[in-house]
Amino acid sequence: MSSTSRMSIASRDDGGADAATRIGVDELRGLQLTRLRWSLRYTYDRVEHFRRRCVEAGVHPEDLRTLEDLAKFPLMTKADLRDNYPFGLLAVPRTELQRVHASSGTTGRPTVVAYTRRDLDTWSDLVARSLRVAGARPGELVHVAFGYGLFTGGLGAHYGAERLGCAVVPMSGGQTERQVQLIVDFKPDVLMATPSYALTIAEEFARQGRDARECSLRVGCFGAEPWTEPMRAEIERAFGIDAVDLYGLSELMGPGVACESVETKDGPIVWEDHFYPEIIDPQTGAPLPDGQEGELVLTTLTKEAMPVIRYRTRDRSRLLPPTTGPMRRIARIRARTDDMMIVRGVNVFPSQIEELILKVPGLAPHYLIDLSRDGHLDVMRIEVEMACDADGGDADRARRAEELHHHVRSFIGLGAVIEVCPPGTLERSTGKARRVRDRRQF
Ligand code: DLL
Repeated sequence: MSSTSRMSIASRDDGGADAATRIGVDELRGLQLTRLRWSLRYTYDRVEHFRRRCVEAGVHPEDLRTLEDLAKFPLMTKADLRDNYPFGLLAVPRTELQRVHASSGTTGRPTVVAYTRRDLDTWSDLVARSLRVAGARPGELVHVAFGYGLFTGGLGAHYGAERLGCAVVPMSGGQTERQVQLIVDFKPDVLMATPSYALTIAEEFARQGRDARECSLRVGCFGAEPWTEPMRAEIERAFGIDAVDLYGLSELMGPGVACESVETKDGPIVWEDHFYPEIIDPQTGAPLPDGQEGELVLTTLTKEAMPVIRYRTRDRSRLLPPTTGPMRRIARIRARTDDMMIVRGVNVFPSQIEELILKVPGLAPHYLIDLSRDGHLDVMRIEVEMACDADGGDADRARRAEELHHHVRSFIGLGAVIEVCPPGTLERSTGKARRVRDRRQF
């Protein structure tokens, strides 16, 4: 892209995106209602699965008269995405797609997300808006240490930063020594990473005998995994920066669904002109009033390729009143309502690990996933039993551990410590099996 066209996109965003965050609450509700009607009608007409679910529930897009009427429509989960893998929920022909990303599903099938040209444009605008409220400015240099590839973090951050009019260092995750070198040499203003990786980078500064507080960074935009106020304080102290919380999920778009303002640091602002938020009781599915904790449910208002209506994020949060502009905030996400773990920024389900264990002959589906921290980095250790009838010699156990390690690395993208134990050694549960021991301190 030429520098002139980048300039023109940046200046368009300066007007457009920020103007949306300055409208009044009534105007916002009106816009949401118009867009919600469009999104329901559009999805109903184009996605057979949604139409069928509406018919089963006895609702029709015409039934939406107020925003509250959305609660009549069926909820959607990751299972709907899995059952329609890979492209069953597309609302446009494949030829209109411009990009496909994927994240972990609950089983071997990944969750697929697709974008049209306009979806990518909206995504860039919203990440640009997020960076702006986080304190970044056009002309600055943004070091992106989110992973590039199928994960939405790297490319989502990348195009958003460019859209704001920034230059990007597309470093991706890993190679921590090199991260430090490039931060020292290139002098970026903004760092985008998972919070745990930001702390690992800070540790690497110290290991090299450098003071991270003396580096050029001014602002950090962190997300993709849960983190806490003490962690924010630690990152801010380590780098001498402002650290803000960036939220998002692939099923909706990727990073940039919500982002905290550097002025207030009081929870990510949901970009409500593109995503309609609700909180439900995770047990009953009933909508809960603002302020009450439950499960965050999101509906896309403008997405073309794969609109999602009432998507259960499984993230526990509360809707908080706006503090800057008309849009509501979500409380920091600390927990989920399902068993998904986030390990080094990668989503992992116990069911995925179980599937991989069963791929290795001689291993039994008796296992425990132990999560701990080495410094600031997550460590995943899988203890798994040999099957009763398998040869239990040392060499044999080592071979099976190696095989499972290989599967976990290639299917999930993580290194894990594997311990293969003799049959009957792991604790048996009398009720629901306990598959995960999480010893990380959040
Ligand atoms: O993690 C998208 C993203 C990339 C967000 C970079 C922010 C920055 P997924 O891999 O689909 O997408 O994982 C989504 O990660 O449902 C939450 O459970 C968790 N998560 C994301 N952001 C935050 C955050 C990306 N700021 C899942 N705080 C979500 C806590 C977060 N959890």
